[in-house]
Amino acid sequence: MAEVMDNKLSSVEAMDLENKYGAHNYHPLPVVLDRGEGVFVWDLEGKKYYDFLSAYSAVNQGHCHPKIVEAMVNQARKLTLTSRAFYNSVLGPYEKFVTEFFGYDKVLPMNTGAEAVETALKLCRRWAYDKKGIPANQAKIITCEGNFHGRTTTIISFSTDPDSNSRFGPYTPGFEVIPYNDLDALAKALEDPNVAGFLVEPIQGEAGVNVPDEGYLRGVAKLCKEKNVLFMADEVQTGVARTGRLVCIDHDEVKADLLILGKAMSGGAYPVSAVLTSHEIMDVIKPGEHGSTFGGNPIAGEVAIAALKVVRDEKLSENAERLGKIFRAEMSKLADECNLVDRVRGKGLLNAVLINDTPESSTAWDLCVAMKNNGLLAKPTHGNIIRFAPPLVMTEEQLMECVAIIRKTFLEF
Ligand code: IF1
Repeated sequence: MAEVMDNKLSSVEAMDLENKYGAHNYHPLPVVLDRGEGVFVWDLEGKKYYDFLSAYSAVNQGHCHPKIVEAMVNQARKLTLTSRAFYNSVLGPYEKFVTEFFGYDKVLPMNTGAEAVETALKLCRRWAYDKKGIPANQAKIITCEGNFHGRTTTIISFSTDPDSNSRFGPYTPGFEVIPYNDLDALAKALEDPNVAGFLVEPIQGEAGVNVPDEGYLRGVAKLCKEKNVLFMADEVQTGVARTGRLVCIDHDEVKADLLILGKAMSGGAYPVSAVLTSHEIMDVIKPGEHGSTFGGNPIAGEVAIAALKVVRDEKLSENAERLGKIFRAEMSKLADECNLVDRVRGKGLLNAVLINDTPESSTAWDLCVAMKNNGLLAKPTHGNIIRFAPPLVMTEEQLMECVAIIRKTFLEF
């Protein structure tokens, strides 16, 4: 049994411990991360890597950003958790900061992305009964094929991915799935007077960075407004500067009725999520009707303020927009030289390369292992698609070094 206490673990020992004592609910790339700083992570043997996953877009501000860590440590030494049974000295200032930062009236603070999505679903249903006048228990919420919104039993009830929802029934009723990026399908679905809301990712992350047509989200906002249906944008993965705008729907210059945020709200330092909306919609929840032990805790507030200030002060949206264009241009060049690469798609620094092989093949995985050996960490999503999403603090020089690693790996493969 490896000495877990004092001396350093080896990567093999660490992997063995996870396999022996932990649920096998993931299939991680065979690398054991021990330290992170900015765009870099190191394994237990001290090997350095570029991180091109950013913890699924939670570490947009770079690993262990000093300003975020300092905010967390300072607050942790002072007051970590009060519950909402009492006020605390951080929550009000945080709520003011975050509502003004994103341009909404009110915020309901939660912890994980799934909790924020669940909160939005409850707000939407409650609004349907109390404001829209939909008959009790008849509220319907429209979602899209290929969606990923989290892992709770209600959320997987409307997943179209068998890995996410098979053999977890019975499922929560009241959801209808339509094709993504299809305004005619949405218009048809909205003919039902009992529709309360439409939940959509501005870019479908897990589905393989599925970017909808230009103007799709403008069409969504228009249809929802016409039919008095709540437009709920899940920006847990696409939000906080990842796609080259503060939130991805900014590309279409629309506002959502409910904006759902998580992940990089904290820069990956702490679980922080939220739902932002209007006075009218948020007022449907009265005291004691929704909550969370850790939701709105003082550490979360200070961490999120620091993390969002980094996004603003270090101009991460602009950097993501600029470097994303360079990355996609370089990957398109690679597609011309290398038949392994079908094409690249994405916005800002949320990109994916489609590999010229079947989803069942191990090619994407094998390429990721080869890139790992060459010092760059990325992971396939859905078989033959490799997601490339580095921290948004990356410099152009670092990006070009990563492009060289990717090219070298693909051309040698
Ligand atoms: C896993 C990927 C998956 C999300 C969107 C809500 C949530 C997520 C758009 C829930 C979470 C994570 C979950 C993690 C892997 C990753 C992911 F798309 F980012 F790659 F799974 F699809 N909305 N996405 O992307 O947020 O409760 O996790 O904080 O579950 O394997 P959470």
